[in-house]
Amino acid sequence: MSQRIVVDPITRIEGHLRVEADIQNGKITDAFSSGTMVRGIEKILRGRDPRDAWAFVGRVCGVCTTVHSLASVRSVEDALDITIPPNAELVRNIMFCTQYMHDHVVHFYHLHALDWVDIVSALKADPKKTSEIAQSISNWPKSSPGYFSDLLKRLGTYVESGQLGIFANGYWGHPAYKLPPEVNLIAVAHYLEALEWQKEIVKVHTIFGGKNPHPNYLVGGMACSIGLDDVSAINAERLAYVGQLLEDAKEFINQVYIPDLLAIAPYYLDWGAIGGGLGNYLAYGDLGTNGYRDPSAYKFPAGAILDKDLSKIHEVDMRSDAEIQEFIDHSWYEYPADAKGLHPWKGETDIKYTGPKPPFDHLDTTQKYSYLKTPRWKGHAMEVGPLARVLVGYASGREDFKAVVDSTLQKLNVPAAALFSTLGRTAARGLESILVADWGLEFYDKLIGNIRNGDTRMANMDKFDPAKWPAKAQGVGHTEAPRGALGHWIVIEDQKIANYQLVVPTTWNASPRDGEGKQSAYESSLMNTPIADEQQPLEILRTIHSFDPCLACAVHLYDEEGKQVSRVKVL
Ligand code: NFE
Ligand code: MG
Repeated sequence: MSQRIVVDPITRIEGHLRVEADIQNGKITDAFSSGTMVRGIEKILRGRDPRDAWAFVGRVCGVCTTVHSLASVRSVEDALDITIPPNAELVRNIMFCTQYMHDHVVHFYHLHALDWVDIVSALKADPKKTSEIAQSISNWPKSSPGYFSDLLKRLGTYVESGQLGIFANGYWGHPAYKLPPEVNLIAVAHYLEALEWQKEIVKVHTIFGGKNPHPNYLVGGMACSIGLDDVSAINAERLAYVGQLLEDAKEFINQVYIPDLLAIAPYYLDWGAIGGGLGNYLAYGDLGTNGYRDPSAYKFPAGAILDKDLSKIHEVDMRSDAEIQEFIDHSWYEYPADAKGLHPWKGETDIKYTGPKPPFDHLDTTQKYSYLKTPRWKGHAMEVGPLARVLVGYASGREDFKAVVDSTLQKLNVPAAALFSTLGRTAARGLESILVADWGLEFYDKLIGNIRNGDTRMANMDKFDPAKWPAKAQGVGHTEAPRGALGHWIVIEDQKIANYQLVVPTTWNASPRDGEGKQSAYESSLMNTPIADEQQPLEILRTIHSFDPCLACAVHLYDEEGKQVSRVKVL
């Protein structure tokens, strides 16, 4: 007989996610993903000035702090046919790269590592042996026996006090933890160092965008003027500081993050065959080297892969209502009576909760069970995110992607098929961080080159005056948010927002099944996963965290009644 377990809330994510899983003979036989919070951002936007939308939508999320503002200004620029100056493209790209490096490192250490790293086991580490391992995998200077023995003392005091604080609910000692104590200790050291580092890299956003999170954007360019000798502008000193921060970030990624990833992975190679899920991948692409409007010169190419077939990349048209649609067969929304799937330009956000009255044990998953809508591309459920991007880059034959992917497969001595997995997803995030660290510096050098050549333009304000706009316009803006393909669709009528829809990466991945019963990425990836202890479903956390969930982004108000019962305690 199968037993249903409920993990709610899933922690170490952004927002509120509930997973229900049926388990039989130690394996997951069915899985359901439910977003239990809802926001009304799309409704808030209606009737507002399109030039202000970026400031509202940025507040969708405090984790992917910039991406919604970016997609928003692009949607307006698309609708009004505004081309922005090269420097604004470069600043947006540098901010994009900064965001990735910050988000991916924080995800790896603070949101995902504890699924693989046993904090309590680290106490048994030998500092000298730890130092030897650390020095064998990286040139990172903080690696002496003394450094690790100090850390061990601090950690010991903490654990002995019995006050584990944020670490209190971990499944420490769970048999699925496989790392030797010394590798656990290295990971703990870098967990703490990454906390320090992450507050540095975001300064790039404060320099170009005035603040972080939620830096300022501008329809038509960026709101940061260049003035090399001007104390109140982006001057020579500020620019040099950005360069230093990007260099430091590259070093942290290459000397800390990646060596740790490669030191941990060999103990978990079985996860190269678990958690693959759909095998369909979607990327809109981004990071134009010839501007956003020329997708052929994107650093992250666009495309779709179906059924793990890397020999064919399918083109994606975000404007076509035959391609991208959102369904609500299992979502707590209402559509007009005759509508099934809606393209985002025609999208509706009318919330109607029909689930059980809390507290309850289980959702009725034969009915509606989530505040996420279900997006589909040509009817297909698609995975988005680092793995999708890396696979699209790899399958497009791009040398930079091939170099990082092939060398990693070789180092870990695993076949390419291992990419389609929980381990593949987690590795892909690291691999694209290597690329992005380089690209950030490339964009930086170009920006400095342009400024040296006398081009300091940062905005095109030709169409800032609404009197110059057509009576009706619609546009789409996209980016590759850290968690995957992100699109904003806007309809402008009489200078105001008539409709606005966001289709967000975590909506693709975490959505409920569609009207045909097809699962989305989270649900599909949990199928057949072995569960050693139903009371401590660490394995569910591993796969779900490998997607880096953000439910704040994925649903568009907290439900005042939506307080859920926690069935399984998780860290
Ligand atoms: Ni709130 Fe987001 C990202 C966006 S999530 S984190 O990355 O867009 O799906
Ligand atoms: Mg939406």
